[in-house]
Amino acid sequence: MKIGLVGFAGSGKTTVFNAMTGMHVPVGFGGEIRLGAVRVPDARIDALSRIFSPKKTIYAEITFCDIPGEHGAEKKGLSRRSLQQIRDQEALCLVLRDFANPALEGEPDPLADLEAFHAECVLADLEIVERRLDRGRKEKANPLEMAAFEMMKETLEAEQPIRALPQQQLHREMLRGYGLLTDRALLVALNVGEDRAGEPLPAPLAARIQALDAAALVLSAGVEAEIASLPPEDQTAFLADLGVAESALARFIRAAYGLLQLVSFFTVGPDEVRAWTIHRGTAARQAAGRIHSDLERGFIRAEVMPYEVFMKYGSEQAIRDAGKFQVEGKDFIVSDGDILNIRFNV
Ligand SMILES: Nc1nc2c(ncn2[C@@H]2O[C@H](COP(=O)(O)OP(=O)(O)O)[C@@H](O)[C@H]2O)c(=O)[nH]1
Ligand SMILES: [Mg+2]
Repeated sequence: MKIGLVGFAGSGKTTVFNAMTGMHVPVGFGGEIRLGAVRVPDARIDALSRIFSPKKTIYAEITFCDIPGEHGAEKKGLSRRSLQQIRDQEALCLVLRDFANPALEGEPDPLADLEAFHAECVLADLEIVERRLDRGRKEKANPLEMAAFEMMKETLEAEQPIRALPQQQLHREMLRGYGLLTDRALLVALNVGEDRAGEPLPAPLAARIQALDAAALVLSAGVEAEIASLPPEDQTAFLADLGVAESALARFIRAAYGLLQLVSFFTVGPDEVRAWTIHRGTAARQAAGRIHSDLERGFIRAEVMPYEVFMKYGSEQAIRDAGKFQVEGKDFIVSDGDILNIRFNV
């Protein structure tokens, strides 16, 4: 999964990026676009790995991309290059500044920044949509595609994000490659000062984020950066002192999974215990295709052991003996935590 960190200069993107990835990119304005991969911690994989002692244990991964904002003529805003980067991401995390930054004038105003970011994305999308409609009229383009673009135009003119539109009306396959911004899943991270790390999201901001069809979380990048530098055994106590139940990385990953409607399934064995990420509602045959295209093509059946069942009985044999072993066909919907073994023939 690729998540782009976006937001205005000085909002704390690079600090968040460092805290999440454990990297040490210099903070301050501007900078280069950076990528960092983070493994998705999963206690179930830890447990399965202890049981199977495999040669390799592979966790799911999230790639964070730190996308610097503009810091030129305009005080706020996203450069063309940043916009281009954003188009590559599956989800965007908008970092909003809610701490006093001595390098910036004025009090933080996260709600205003959210509106400014949203307005900028709406304008950028509107430009693309209108250009496509103009060209489409001249070329007599596919009417279904034109209808989808008309609908998007109306949505954007009403200052609504495209992601708020019902998926089935959009014909998403046709929209790929246009690089629209407001159709991307959006997670808003309110970056607060250290003294407010345990506070909930202010109600007006929460309401606005909900209206924009986005998800949200509160974090203090400063706190997270400090946590990342502590030995693991001290981290929990440090967080508890600040009234924070769980590190932002864990909350972030959960929020991103929820937002993108992602779930994990597992494969196990002496060679490898591994987590795979799929969209909720994926059928067994497509899930098999995540592992290898041969498994999708030659799919025969899926042997399924939900994680909880496996842990209760302790082994595949015990599950078989108890008559709980599941054998499923290609249309079986894979659930979070299913351990799969794909039978196939190519
Ligand atoms: N006090 C405080 N300062 C922060 C926090 N997050 C970022 N900063 C500071 O704000 C400045 C800008 O942060 P940076 O991560 O470079 O912002 P970017 O421009 O969005 O990448 C740096 O001096 C950071 O140390 C925070 O949570 N608390
Ligand atoms: Mg930066």
